[in-house]
Amino acid sequence: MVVERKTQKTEPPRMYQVVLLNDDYTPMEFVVMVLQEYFNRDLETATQIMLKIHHEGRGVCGVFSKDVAATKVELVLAAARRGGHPLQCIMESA
Ligand code: TYC
Repeated sequence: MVVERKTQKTEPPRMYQVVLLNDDYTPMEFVVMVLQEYFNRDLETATQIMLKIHHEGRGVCGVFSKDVAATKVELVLAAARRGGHPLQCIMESA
């Protein structure tokens, strides 16, 4: 009997980018705080990302596995709601 052995291929996990969207009402300081608090950015990098979103409409905060990205989105939206800000945060396949 011939036993065929298939090579087991483990695909790398699909990654998701968490994206913040611009709006006219969320304070710049709040967005910078979100980037520092939930995406571990230093003040300078957080400010650069915030300004990019402000000027271009959207910006990538980080790239994560599916579960981590979904959790980050929930945490950011909860913080925005608590602060009374309309900030929107989404995840998309990277
Ligand atoms: N456009 C906002 C303002 O002028 C600042 C802002 C930046 C809001 C990034 C959301 O994801 C955002 N206050």
